[in-house]
Amino acid sequence: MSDLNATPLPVTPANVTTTNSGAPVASDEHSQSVGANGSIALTDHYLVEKLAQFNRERVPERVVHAKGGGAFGTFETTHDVSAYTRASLFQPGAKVEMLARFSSVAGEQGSPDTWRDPRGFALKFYTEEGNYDLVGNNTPVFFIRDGIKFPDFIHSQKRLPGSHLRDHNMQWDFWSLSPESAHQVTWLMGDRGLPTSWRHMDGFGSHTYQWINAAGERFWVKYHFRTQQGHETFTQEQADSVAGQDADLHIRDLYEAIEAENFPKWDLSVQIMPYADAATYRFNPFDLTKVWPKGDYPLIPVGVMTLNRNPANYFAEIEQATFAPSNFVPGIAASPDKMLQARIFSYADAHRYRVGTNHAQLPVNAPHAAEVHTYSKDGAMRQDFNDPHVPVYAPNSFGGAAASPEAVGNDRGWESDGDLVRSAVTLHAEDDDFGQAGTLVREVLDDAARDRLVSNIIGHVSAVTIESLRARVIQYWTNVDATLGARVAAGLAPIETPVDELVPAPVSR
Ligand code: HDE
Repeated sequence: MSDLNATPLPVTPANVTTTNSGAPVASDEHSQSVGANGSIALTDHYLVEKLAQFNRERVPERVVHAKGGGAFGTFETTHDVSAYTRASLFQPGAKVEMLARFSSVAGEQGSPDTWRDPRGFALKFYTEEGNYDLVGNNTPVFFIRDGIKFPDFIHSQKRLPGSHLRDHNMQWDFWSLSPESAHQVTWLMGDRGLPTSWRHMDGFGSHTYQWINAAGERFWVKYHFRTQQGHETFTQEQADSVAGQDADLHIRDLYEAIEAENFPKWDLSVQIMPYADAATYRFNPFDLTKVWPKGDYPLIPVGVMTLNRNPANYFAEIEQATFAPSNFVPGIAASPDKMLQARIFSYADAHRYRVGTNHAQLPVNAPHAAEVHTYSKDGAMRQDFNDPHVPVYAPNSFGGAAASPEAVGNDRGWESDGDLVRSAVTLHAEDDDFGQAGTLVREVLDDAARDRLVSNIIGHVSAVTIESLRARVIQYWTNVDATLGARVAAGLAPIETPVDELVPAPVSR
């Protein structure tokens, strides 16, 4: 038995390298070997630990939105929208901690921040009713309106299977065969596809969501985060030049702005549609390729988002951050938007695969202002668990947590009936695939922006080397706007070496 009164054993002095389990190590420079020049010894468990840990430093990158950066901050509700939602974070005067992650879409980790692309605008609000995630983009619409096409869409934007190269034939083949993409592609080919920084771009929830007020009344809502920094965009030439100089321009810009206490801010406003309007509105209000013109449903101010704290560790807090459209809080719910419904499955599934079963227990993903009373248990890397007296099942007779419809509030969703079908969504009076894109070109862009749009399209389509595809692309833009289509056609030089297939000529074996 050791003498409890003996002099306490020496503990490892501060700042001595240890193993992952805290034991001091003898050297960070020399492996243990038989004699100075002999074989290394497997007993050198620290050597083994260092090399094995190194092999496991990466988690799979996000299959889309791989390249990004983010920061923490606050959201403060400065106006009264309690008539539309009971969500605690949107009550007048509420102030919650939040996390934002901005990203590009198609580029892998390490790709330039300044490639032409939509930008992710993912927000996590740590509210007292649980974490609320709003996972949007810097554009109010999207390329498709049914999630079943999403893997195909992304495949067409990424890499050819044989050469592993990105390919404009593939991109334009998909877009021109999916006319619903026209509105988003017009945004993408315009100035908003090349923001100079994440601070100088807007953010959108994009989808239509449902808000429910304390009386259980339901409304449809769209979110608009308008930058207080003003819009700043690159021309294609500027973006091409910067991409070669600094692949991490946007990450650097946000990090340095916050370090300099130049905290970026965004004003949140919402468009509110009365529940009953949806049935007869001139556009299908749940079609993600459409906006609600502000003349129909004006912007209503809600509050201000401020980013004021950089991550202490990028990998732990940004790479492992998991944002999910399924993270709703009382007073906020989904809508008939098929894309939103597909995302409700996909994101949490991606997180379980990419980060792990218990990703929601990591500090960045765990609630910061609400307690967790869940019956989920075990699973790899579980760190948080109930007290032993709490039952592991419900219902139970031993005081375990019980579900509460009242706590969730009105959860009625919306009326829906009919046979199970596979079909396009129903069209409303003014629904078509090119109308809002044409309005964007003719009524929103000024002459200079239109000229840049034409130039960008010509630059991008010039890389299309399939005659029939190029003709289809010109028709695509003519459908958006006849003048635009004519300008694109006139600006395209003949294809030097036309091909008639997607893959380069097969290599002779
Ligand atoms: Fe995503 N999307 N998405 N997306 N998305 C992912 O989730 C998906 C869509 C967006 O910073 C993935 O964690 C499907 C629309 C952002 O961590 C994945 C569909 C919008 C981010 C996924 C869509 C987005 C993602 C990849 C069609 C804007 C980055 C890894 C139904 C409204 C979030 C991951 C972050 C990430 C699925 C379409 C925005 C694969 C199935 C529309 C900002 O789960």
